[in-house]
Amino acid sequence: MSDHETVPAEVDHEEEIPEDHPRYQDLLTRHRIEAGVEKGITHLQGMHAEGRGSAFDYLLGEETIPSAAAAERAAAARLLLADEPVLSINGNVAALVPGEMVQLAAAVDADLEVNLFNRTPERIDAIVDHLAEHGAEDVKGIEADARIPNLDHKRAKVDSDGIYAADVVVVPLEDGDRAEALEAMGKTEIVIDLNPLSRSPQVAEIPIVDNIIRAVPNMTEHARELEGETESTLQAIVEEFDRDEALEAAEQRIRSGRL
Ligand code: PTJ
Repeated sequence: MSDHETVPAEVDHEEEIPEDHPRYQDLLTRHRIEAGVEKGITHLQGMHAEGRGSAFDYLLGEETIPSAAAAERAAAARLLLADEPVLSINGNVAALVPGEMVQLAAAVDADLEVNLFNRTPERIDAIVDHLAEHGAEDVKGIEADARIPNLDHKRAKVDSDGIYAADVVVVPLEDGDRAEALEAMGKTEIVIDLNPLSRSPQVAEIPIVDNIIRAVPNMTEHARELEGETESTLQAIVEEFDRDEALEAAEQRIRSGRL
């Protein structure tokens, strides 16, 4: 038996997870979600969401499939073209990729907004503090002085100069109702979700079926590489991307279970 199979059940720091473990990324993700729950950032339901995501990722081969790579490039181009892009942060996103979201926001000149399914002032504050620890200077979502129409009170809360006014919104690991309500407001949505059949990627202009842990750094890399390209080049990259084909490719990959 190799050392890998004896990862301690209780991992206090992610450095304790051996990087050469065949399920390293999954163990890391699990640990970050647990740490997020302990820190008051991630809701307990976030663990269930993580479990679902992990199962899909296993079937995808725990890698960025070609259609997801194309979606990540198109998403970067779309964000660079946007007038007022906003990256939405929930408890899972904050636990999994806090620094990476700050870097993406800087690369595409977007705002970060905390937007929770299970909203409490304590969790909002904990997430804002956590993002600040990872380099965020200004985080929206505290004021919540506007409402997304046709959603129940708590889940509809957004900032009037944030998601409410945004033309392009990145909504990772999003609940389907809210994704539909944002679409009805005319927002261009970029959704990151490992389940291609979920309603959120189904309504997105750019669905990214990939683990957020891989998707966000990939998007940042594309944005840095595409920075300075002309509007027409960026537009062409967005137009070349076929959302239906990408969703179909992800579903096929999951169903074929080619590991
Ligand atoms: O922090 P809150 O209160 O806003 O709550 C956040 C959760 C995620 C708990 C809430 O939005 C929720 O319950 O979401 P769902 O309906 O479980 O949907 C989450 C989706 O994210 C599912 O389709 C999962 O497959 C997917 N998912 C989970 N982990 C990942 C993921 N997608 C990409 N990367 C992941 N690591």
